[in-house]
Amino acid sequence: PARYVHAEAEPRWQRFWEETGVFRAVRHEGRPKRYVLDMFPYPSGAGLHVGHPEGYTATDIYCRYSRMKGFDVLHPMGWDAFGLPAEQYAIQTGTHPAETTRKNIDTFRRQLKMLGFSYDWEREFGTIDDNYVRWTQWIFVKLFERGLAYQDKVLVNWCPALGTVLANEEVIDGKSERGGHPVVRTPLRQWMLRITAYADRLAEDLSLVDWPEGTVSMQRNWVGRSEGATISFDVQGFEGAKIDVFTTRPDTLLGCTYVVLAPEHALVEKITSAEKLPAVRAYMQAAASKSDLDRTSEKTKTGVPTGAMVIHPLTGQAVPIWVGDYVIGSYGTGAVMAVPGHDERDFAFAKTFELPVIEVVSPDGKLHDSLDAAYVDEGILVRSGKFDGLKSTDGKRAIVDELVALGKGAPKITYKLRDWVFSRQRYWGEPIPVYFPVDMKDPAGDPRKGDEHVIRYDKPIAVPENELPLRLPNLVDFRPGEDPQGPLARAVDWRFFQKDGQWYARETNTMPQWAGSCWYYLRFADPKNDAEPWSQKAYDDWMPVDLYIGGAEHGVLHLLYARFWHKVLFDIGKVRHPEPFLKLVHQGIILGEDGEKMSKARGNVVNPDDIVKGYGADCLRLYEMFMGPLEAVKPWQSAQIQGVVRFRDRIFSILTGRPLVDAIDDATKRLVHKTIKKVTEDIESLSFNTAISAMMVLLNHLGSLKELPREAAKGLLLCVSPFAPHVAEEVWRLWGNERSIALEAWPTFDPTLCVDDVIEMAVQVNGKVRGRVTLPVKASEDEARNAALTAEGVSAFTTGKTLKKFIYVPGKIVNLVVA
Ligand code: ANZ
Repeated sequence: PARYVHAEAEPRWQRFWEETGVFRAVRHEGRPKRYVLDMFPYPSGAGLHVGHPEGYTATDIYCRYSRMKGFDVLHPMGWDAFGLPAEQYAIQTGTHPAETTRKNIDTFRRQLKMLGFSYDWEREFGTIDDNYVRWTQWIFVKLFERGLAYQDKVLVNWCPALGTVLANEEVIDGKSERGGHPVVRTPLRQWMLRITAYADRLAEDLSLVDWPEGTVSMQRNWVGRSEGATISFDVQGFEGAKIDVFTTRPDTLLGCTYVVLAPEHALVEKITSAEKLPAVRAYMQAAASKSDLDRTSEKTKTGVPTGAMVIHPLTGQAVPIWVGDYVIGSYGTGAVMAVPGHDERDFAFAKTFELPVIEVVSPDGKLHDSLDAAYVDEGILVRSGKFDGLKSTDGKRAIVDELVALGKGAPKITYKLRDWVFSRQRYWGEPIPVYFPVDMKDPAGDPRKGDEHVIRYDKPIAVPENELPLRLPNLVDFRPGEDPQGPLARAVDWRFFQKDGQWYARETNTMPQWAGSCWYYLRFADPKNDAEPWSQKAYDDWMPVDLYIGGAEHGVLHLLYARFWHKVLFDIGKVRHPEPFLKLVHQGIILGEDGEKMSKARGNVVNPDDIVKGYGADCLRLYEMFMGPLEAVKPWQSAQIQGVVRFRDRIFSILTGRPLVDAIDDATKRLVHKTIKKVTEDIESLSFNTAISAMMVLLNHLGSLKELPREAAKGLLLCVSPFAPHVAEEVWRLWGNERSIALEAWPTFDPTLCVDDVIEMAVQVNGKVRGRVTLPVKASEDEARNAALTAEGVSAFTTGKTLKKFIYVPGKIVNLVVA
């Protein structure tokens, strides 16, 4: 009999698919579509790791199955190709990032092709391609024109010794992680994207998508919508000075015994008494080196009194003002009304500094003399004058109404979400397509020669659409420079240009790596379009994305940023759906054999190349799908690969080694239909491991037969084909077929053949037979009761009566006792 040699057969089928173009995405009139998207990889120098094929195999099975079900399928692949590692490698070796990136892309492409994924490779592109950068910049210009891209001074971590801006994670205790050089927080001009303008929709529209619950709530928390009020407190003795606080609990206003300003609050220096000023200044300085996270997570709350007082807007009493770093400058108004009776932080603070604690919300409306801890839940207002007796919800409304009438407050919604710092002082990213006029001190001067000039950053001009893309200059030295404006500031011939006698300077900041992944899913619908980012027809053909699979690590930022851009594009009429990704699934991480995260340092990395070489692509695909549920975290277990190798080899030997016959016995027929049903439903729900188990059971059964019923063999092979497409094609060809098995229709099943063995039983009501039910032999008591109660003829004897007892002996007795 023929032998199956994966090393020979797999590349042969891959060539066949490519040459015949079976996986090209084409829309057909009247057919349903499915757009199935993988999170495209960053082509790192390490090549593919076994985590990639997990999600990619899952989508591939789903796509191959969907095509056989009659869907037009878009299943594209590309490269998220800007990014820091290529730039760092360039700094070390002097190799241009474009060169290393292109090489890495070639490796990734080869590896993905070797796994037999059914991508439409004609749609491939990288985010670094001129024709992609052009439209990424075009979208930036749209943001700019709508006021959604603006410049602001932002505190950044500037390391003078390294001559670079560092990310928060790169700074440890005020020193650079690399080299231990001092880092200062300094304001730097940055491009910002006004994502906060979309905060509400970004939270709200999560109700439109079918995403993992955890991801939805992470996104909600990230947006962090809080409903409450701002309340104004006049500062005693300072005409016109007032402190606005944001609170979610206006119902507790009568329990406010002091007010706390964040150390960076603009009023601190102004209102602090001369006597307290030295201590306050020292405190402000200490707070400046702490991160917001440290400040909010510290157990003991610290603070200093300012010596100043505010007037309580309802009682007119004087209340002290403190400075405390548990109040964050950038949230709300940077000031809080402290209610120690009902807020844990305020309670801790009040205990430390012996400030009064007043109960104003009581769980039962009764008064309690002292509180052992803050009572943070809602309740009934007490000690609140005319508001006494109101429930918290009503109290909130009543107190805010009162404040509004007094001109001392207003309802307010606040978000945790901050605008997106969108510029990087780096080389390897999309240039931000903006330039600025340059004022020359000497009109005949030349800024490229260093003649004195001022760049008018206050007058940004977008690069005209017909001049896009704005390409990166070809640098030799990629290091971030002493100039915080980034390495592009050194490319003076690129940076400065003259038009009509006026000098201009290009923006030297580049976009962050996130930019490219914000809209790649749209470009896949129309990747070759030279006239626009995508055509409306292409959009209507394929969008929205029906299934998106990728790592949970992208659950917040990438998905939030992409949704933000999508909503902007929605507002300018370029897309028609409020949300881009209908269904989202995160594949679980694959750990090393040792149960630890795979990493070079641990030496536990499994290389897909080795697995494919040793066992074949089909086996890598089958193994990764058989390891466990797609979304579970699972350790790699080499010993278990043998199991799927045997399965693959037996598919070949059993299905090609025995005569095919038309006759089929009842047991085989039932098993085939049950298997098709199970595999169909499991693919729809992405439960690939259980689908494989079901196919193994059917294969074992066929292995016990001398002759194979054609219907059974064909049903199994069609089911196998999305999972192990190479061996499936091989068997299909040996059966005498010319066309790819991928073009066959998905097998159907007869539901009546799929029910478990059933038995017909009489239903007795109070001992008399009143009807009959057909039940699976193993039906549970619940199933039996439901079936009995709804059986024809039975209800006449049970309606209006109560079921006193139900007697069920599987396969024997169904007896209802009613009265
Ligand atoms: C008085 C109060 C009484 C509060 C009470 C809570 C309970 P979220 O839900 O996170 O929006 N707050 C306001 N601005 C703050 C800032 N810049 N830094 C630290 N805390 C701040 O929380 C809103 C609540 O957090 C506000 O409501 C305020 O404390 C505090 F029984 O005001 B609350």
